[in-house]
Amino acid sequence: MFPFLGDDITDSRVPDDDDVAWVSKIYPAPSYPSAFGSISGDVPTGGTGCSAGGADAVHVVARRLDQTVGGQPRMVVGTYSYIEDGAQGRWTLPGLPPGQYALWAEPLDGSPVTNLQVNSRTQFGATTNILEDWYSGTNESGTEPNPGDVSTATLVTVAAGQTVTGKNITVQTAAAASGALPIVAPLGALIATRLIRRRRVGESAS
Ligand SMILES: [Ca+2]
Ligand SMILES: [Ca+2]
Repeated sequence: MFPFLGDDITDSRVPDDDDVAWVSKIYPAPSYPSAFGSISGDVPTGGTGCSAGGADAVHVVARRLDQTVGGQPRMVVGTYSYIEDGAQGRWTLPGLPPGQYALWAEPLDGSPVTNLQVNSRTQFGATTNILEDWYSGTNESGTEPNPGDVSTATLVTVAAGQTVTGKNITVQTAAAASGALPIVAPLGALIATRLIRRRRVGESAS
C-alpha cells in the first residue's frame, strides 16, 4: 500500500506483494485460498505504561528476516489493527506466500505516516504512543526491555492455505522504564500536504 505518490510515478505501476495480497483477497482467483496463507492476532495493550485493552490503528507487518530492503528486513504484507474488529485490536495479514515471517508492529506516529493519512477507520483514536514491537512467541510480553530489537523476533511459519491465528503482540509505551502513562488517543492530527520523503507505509520507522 502506498499512501503517498512521490516523484517516481512509474514505480507505482508495478504492484508489490502487499498490493497483490489485498487485491487478491478482494478479487481472489480460484487458486488463491489454497496457494497463500494468512496470519492474525491482536495488539493487546496492558503492558507497562499502557492502560488495559487493545491498540487501535497500529501498523502490523509480516517481514522476511532473510531478505532486506535498504538494510532492513523486507516488508511483505501489512495491515492495521482495529478495535472495532476485536476488543484488543484485531489484525489479519492475508495473501502470504508459504514461508516464515517475523511480525512487527509500529504506531502511526508520523514517522512517516499519521493516522489521518491512511483511511477513515484510523482517523480518530489511533494508539500512537507505543514502542515498536516484534512478535516474540512465548517471550512476548508488555514488559520487554527492547521490544523493537529484531533479535527478539520469533518467526511464524505459514503454509499454503493455512490460517494461523492468535499471534498477539503485546505493546508498551516509551515511558515504561520511567513511569506509567496512559495511552493517549489524539483526536487532532496534521494533514500532510507535501511528501518530503516517499516511503511505503512502515517501510522504516526509524
Ligand atoms: Ca516482542
Ligand atoms: Ca511486546
